[in-house]
Amino acid sequence: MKASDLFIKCLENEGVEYIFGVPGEENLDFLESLRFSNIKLILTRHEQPAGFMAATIGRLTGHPGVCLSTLGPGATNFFTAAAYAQLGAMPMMMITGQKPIHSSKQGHFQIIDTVDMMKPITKFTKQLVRGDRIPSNVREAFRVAMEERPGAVHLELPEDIAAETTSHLPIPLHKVRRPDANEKAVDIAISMIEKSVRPLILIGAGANRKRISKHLVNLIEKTGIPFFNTQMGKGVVPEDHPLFLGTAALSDNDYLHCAIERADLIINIGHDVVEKPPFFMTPGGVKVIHVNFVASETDEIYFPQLDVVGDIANAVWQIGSRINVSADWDFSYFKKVKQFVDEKLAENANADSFPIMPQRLVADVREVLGAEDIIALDNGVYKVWFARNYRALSSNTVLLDNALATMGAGLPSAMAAKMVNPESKVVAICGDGGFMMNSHEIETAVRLKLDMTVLILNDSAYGMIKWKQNGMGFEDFGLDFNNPDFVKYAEAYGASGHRVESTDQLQTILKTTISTPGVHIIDCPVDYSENERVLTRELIEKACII
Ligand SMILES: Cc1ncc(C[n+]2csc(CCOP(=O)(O)OP(=O)(O)O)c2C)c(N)n1
Ligand SMILES: [Mg+2]
Repeated sequence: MKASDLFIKCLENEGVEYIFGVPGEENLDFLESLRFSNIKLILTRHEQPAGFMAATIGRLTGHPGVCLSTLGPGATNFFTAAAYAQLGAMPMMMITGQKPIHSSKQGHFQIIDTVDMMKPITKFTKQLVRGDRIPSNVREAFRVAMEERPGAVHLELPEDIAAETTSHLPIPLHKVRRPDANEKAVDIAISMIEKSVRPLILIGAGANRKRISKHLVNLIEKTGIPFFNTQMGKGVVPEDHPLFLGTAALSDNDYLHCAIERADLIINIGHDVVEKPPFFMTPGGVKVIHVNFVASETDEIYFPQLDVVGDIANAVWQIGSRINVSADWDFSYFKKVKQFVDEKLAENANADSFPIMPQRLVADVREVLGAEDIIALDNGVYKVWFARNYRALSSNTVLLDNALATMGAGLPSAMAAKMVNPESKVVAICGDGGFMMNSHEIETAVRLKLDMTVLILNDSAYGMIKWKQNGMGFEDFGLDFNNPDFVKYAEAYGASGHRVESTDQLQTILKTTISTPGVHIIDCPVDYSENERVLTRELIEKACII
């Protein structure tokens, strides 16, 4: 058979359902082979969002999402998406084309060394040099992409290799079990926890990609140890749990940090230093047990006293089943912090001033969505508000990127989330800056007939940077822009446009958009004066005297 047919068969063998991307002439053999496959081609309007979608498929399913581009300019457009998958630990495969490698009549036209370019931001990058080697290269790339810690992989398929003839066949998949945590390491962890006085559990990103919720809930409920989470650990244990203290949306100085400062031990489950730090370790400060699939990476602000390395679910189960509840544990201060955090977060949740305050916005979105419904956030200052104030009730229902933290991924990740979870309502939440970075994918969403809502928070500015600029005492400069009329913009794509003109309209509009088929875009003016008041001044002035 033709090598490109074999490539497609290898992807089918891996269970691939979608390929996202923009083909170029160097991909035409591959495209022709794809025409005879059940794998669906999802044509996008730019390669970057195709990469974000593939990465999100990987994030949600554990199996690499696949994206396709041409050589040169198509491949460079994947760069940010590769970094997004790699930092975010999302299994994802990029396939790029290339001119023929055996003989070419085009000089260096469009040719860059894509394989080399991908090296620093992938786990595996390779040019296919013979049709016969496609099965082993594809299998190995998938294996590496999925192996903990997951990430991005890249294969380059040159035109002449795609057109070769081969008699090889896909390599059958084999079972892989992750190693369990070492029993002695678990014993030490148990002894450290039993001897501590004010232990806390922290749930990080790694806990959100494998279904470990059940064991974590058992551990928390057996011991009564309160827990908090990182932005990417949201929802692993439902945040309406009475022992949930909050999300460390900021690295320092939030109300939650009053509890962290008093803790003498943090059991850090699934945290990874790529995330914005949930707290800073200091010499002589709180001790940390690192429980993760992979060993801790030492950093100035992260140097745990113990690593428990292996399958997280198994490690948590081992700890939970062998630990004894200690009479010396004292959670009284944590309970006071919880009460205080809850009261603080409830402030302004009903505020009816217009433009809408972030606290009310978060409360309204939470109110209209069910436990399994999904929000996908782009990057802007609202991410801090959603991380802090939104209660996630299930794993992977708050898709945010606290690793590369790139703008432009909110809409594509929401689209992929809807494809993976057609039963869930999906709302993309974007700033007016981040939305415009990939807004053209509205066309793709309309073409795919996705039922979804895009909530645009309109401040006509790069608000996050304005907030930081103000916090550093600089004058307001260089961060304002004008927006298109988002209602007309939506309509131009065949989507429905909605405008929030008073605060009480938001819930009504959201209820309509999430229950009406099609793509809906909501233009929602937002009042960001609260950023400075609450996230800067109030927190600086706060004292942990609760
Ligand atoms: C691709 C990319 N460019 C720049 C940044 C830096 N950055 C972070 S947030 C932000 C502003 C976001 O503006 P907007 O999307 O309007 O959200 P807002 O904060 O105003 O709600 C910028 C420029 C980034 N994270 N990613
Ligand atoms: Mg903005």
